[in-house]
Amino acid sequence: MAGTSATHRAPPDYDVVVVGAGFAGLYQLRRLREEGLSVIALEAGSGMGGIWHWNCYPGARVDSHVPLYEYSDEAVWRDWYWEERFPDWRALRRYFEHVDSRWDLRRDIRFDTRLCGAEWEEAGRTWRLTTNAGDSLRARFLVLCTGFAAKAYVPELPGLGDFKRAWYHTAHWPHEGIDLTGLRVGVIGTGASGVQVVQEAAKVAAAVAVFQRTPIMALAMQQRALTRTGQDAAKARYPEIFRRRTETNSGFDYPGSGESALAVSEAERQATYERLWRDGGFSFWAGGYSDLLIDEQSNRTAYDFWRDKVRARIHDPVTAEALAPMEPPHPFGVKRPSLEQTYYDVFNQDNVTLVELTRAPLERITPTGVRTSGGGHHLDLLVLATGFDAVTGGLTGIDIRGSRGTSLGEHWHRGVRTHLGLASHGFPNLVYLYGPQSPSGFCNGPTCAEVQGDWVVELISHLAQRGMTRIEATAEAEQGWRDKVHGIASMTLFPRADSWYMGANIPGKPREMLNWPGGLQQYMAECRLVAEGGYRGFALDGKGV
Ligand code: N01
Repeated sequence: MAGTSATHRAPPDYDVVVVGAGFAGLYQLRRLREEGLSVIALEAGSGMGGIWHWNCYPGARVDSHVPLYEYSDEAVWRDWYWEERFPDWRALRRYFEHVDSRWDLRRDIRFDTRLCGAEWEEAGRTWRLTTNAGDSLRARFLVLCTGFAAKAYVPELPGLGDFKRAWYHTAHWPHEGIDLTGLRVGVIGTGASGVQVVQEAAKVAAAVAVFQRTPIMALAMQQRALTRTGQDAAKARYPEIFRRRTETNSGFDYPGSGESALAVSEAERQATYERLWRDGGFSFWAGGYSDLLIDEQSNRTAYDFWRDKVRARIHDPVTAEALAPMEPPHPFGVKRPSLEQTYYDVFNQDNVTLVELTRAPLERITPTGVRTSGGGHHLDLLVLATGFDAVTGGLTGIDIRGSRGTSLGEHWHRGVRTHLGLASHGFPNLVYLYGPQSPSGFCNGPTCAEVQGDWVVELISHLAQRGMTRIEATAEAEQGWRDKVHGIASMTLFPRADSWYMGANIPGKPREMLNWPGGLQQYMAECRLVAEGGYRGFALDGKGV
């Protein structure tokens, strides 16, 4: 077996280095420490919270409701109270401070420290890690918890470098904030981030130009204020709520009807859709008929309901057609819907303009604004809500060199290869959470951080207890998992849209399903089978590689 720098045999500095201090990373740090392992976490940001540390653009708030969007540990939830069902980034940052006060995490986190390189040393069976802070450390195991949205995507927009006013990608928003009052704001991109910025800017900006390529199918958030008394009353049910979220397909609490949308009468279907709509959040997407994402006809009934709800709120018929076309641009829900509060209403305001880039393509960013084939838009601030090199970008952005000297980016050059969405052949003692071919994009974050996280903790403890120092996914297991992911995806409607789920939002990226599309239940069953079979598909202690 070829190691790259195979000479270092000294004991590692740490049993485990965790990268990232968001939901997944903090959970790993706490649990692995409890197992008696020496652990440190590296975090590129100056604070905890992962995506909620970086995402502080105007209006940023989570699309998953509480208490499902939090840890299940009673020591954390017992005396924690939210003010809203869908908290904003400030509340989420406070929540992570609270988590720290209960789990005492900070002492083992190096902030402002980005992992730049990782090289496998075969002789010592360790990873040698280098950071932007100039650290060099060695670890037995490397656990990457960089999240699915760690690498912002800034498209090549002609003239962007000449723009004389301020521009920001939503994920790199200045932490001191920007007062949008009286500004002429342009927003490129209408995904979840764009929707939230537009809603907020429309309240105070002099003018908001929304540059839309594909209309988003945004759902009613149905935000609600939460009281302390109400939460105290609900806390008796929290253990049950947290248990049940691990028994659903998406890590939420949507039971799902288990039947086809086509198996019921029109009246019954409409009543169901109305109920899901009133529930708000992702109910309409994840809590409805079982064939929504696999049967085109069934899917169309949901699209038509959504379309009519939205169009009823927009006064101008041309704008209504642009935002919610009579014919769907792609099936409903195969691109991630976002949640909105006033998004469709703001287009009735005089200060908000929709620019359809499919009709008037963007020609150039000029020093003072954006020029499309339909004319110019003078701007004081340009917001790029253009998304992420999602799922893989955060991992391939690190120069990780495995046992054959190749990088993870090279290994995935022609498509992602993983075993269980957790590990790759040629990269021993390395696991990634919330990563490609795992439930990630289809699962509530904290649920995934805990259930997938527990499996990883058990794996590392299993090896440590037996004095085993090496584990590596086999090439056969990778191929098997890849076939499974793609096989399931091909039975769904997901390949029908150019989404980040399919890697199709980034020019040149292989177009393939990047998330496990078989549901959390099936995923955990697969993981259990592997563990019960003595970690099938993994070579332990160098045997069988
Ligand atoms: O990014 P996106 P996002 N010219 O990729 C457009 C999570 N999240 O940051 O659809 C013009 O969804 C692109 O157009 P098109 C959540 O999981 C969660 O909004 O490709 N437009 C699209 O409209 C979410 O799904 C929360 O045609 C260009 C937009 O930019 C994920 O992060 C909040 C373009 C990108 O949308 C990503 O969401 C925020 C170009 N060259 C994010 N390139 C909450 O929980 C791209 N676009 C609330």
